[in-house]
Amino acid sequence: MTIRAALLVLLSVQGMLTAQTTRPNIVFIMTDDHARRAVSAYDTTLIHTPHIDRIGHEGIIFRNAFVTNSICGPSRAVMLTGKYSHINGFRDNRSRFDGSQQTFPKILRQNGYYTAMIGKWHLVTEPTGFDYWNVLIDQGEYYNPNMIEMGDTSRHEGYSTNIITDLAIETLEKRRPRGQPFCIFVHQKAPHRNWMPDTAHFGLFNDRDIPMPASFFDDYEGRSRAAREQDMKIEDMWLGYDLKLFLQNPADETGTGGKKTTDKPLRIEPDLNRLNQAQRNAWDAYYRPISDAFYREKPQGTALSKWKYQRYIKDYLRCIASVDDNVGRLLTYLEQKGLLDNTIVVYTSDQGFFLGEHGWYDKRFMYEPSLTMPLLIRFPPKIAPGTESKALALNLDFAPTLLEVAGITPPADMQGKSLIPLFQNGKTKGWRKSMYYHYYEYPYGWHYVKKHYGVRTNRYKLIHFYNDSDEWELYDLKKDGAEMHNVYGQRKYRRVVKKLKREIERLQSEFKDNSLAEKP
Ligand code: SGN
Ligand code: CA
Repeated sequence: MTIRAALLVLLSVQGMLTAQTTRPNIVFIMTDDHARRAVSAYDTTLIHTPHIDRIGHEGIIFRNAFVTNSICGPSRAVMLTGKYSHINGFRDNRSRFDGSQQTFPKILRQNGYYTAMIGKWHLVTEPTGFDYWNVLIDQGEYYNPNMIEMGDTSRHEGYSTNIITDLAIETLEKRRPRGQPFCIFVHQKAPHRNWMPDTAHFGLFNDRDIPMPASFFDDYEGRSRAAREQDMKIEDMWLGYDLKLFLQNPADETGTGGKKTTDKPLRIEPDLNRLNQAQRNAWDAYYRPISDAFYREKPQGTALSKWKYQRYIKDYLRCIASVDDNVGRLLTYLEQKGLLDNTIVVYTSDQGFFLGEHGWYDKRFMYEPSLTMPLLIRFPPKIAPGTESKALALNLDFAPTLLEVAGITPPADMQGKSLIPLFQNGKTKGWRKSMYYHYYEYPYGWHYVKKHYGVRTNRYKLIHFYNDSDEWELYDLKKDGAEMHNVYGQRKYRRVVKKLKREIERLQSEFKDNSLAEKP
């Protein structure tokens, strides 16, 4: 080899190495059940979340981000594979994830990324495709959680949201090999039921009442049996487990807790046995007086419903306050290490959540509060501060987007689309004009929400509840954003319905959803 040829080889190797080290990093923060309304970048009524907002304000805020099947395990499986539930096999929380299938962290890893998964996993089988993983068991615990680190279980003293963030920072600081781009999943348990806040946040919102949604006392008139027969009313929450009363007698538990199909309440009180003495003292000092006042005053009727809503929403928001603090901690760490600007930071939730709309908590329904999720992305190389998008974005899109960010062409069998074309000004020609949804967990599991599928466009939403019912709902979101008026069957919407039914068929065939033809 001539000296010139040798030099050229050397230069090209060096070039490859530089390209290697400057490939962007990925920090994917996902919370559990974080409703869009509880992020102040979307709505300032409930809570101020400056750190989560920062990601969107210095990047892009997606105003129409949707989940394709609004429940935890399924949403996570879609996110990892870029494929709908009927393709990736994880349809409801009874499923087991087939970890041998293609996922985007696996592809990143094969292409030289260091991959790590910290926090809530909830896919039953062990994580695959990660250099390092340390995950909560099943739903995980808020206090002093047990976590499985690459097969070994240990208890971590402290509050889960802090611990998961500590472990993420520790992984970036100590475990990650330098000179290799990384992709880290930071998956919080919070703000999942049963909303046990950190002792540090008990004081929040004590001085004010949180506004109740206008639809709280909904009577479901004109809606399907599915809307009327669900078991997810705040009014039916467990007094002990959910609302933190110290029950004087287990028989005082009157709530169904989302399990009306079983005759006994399953959970009587929050898991206080895990708390250490200091945590327990703080817990009792905060919740005892609330409990005592309740038994003294014995609110009834509307006053009782309002009391339950305040108890629920305040604990829920306190869990988010802790998430927001910890997002701030993570951003500060990245900033201090000079990593922030070559890292794509994503903030999202595994689905939305009802915060009293229609009187409900939980998710599952294709209605807006559970269909939508917060989605904020910061990535200075490609996104200018203050960008917004109203395009229909899906959790199905995460896998192809993050592969493309890493310079990898997404495999053709992924069903989502890369969001990158939207990064510039929130719009791009030829973007999807409708999205397809399919929910399966019924009648087993929790909350009794009937199986359904449907389509949402910018303006309309058509839903079909099937299995042990056969009912349709149509919402004109431009006139009825709160989805109180089912206009299915009204003459003037006949053509809209016809078009949307054809669109459902088109989407079912495009995404190969043959599950409706299966025997029950
Ligand atoms: C738990 C909750 C349910 C919730 C499911 C699924 N009950 O079982 O209210 O719908 O999780 O949530 S609890 O008493 O155990 O808190 S998901 O986000 O994991 O899909
Ligand atoms: Ca969830």
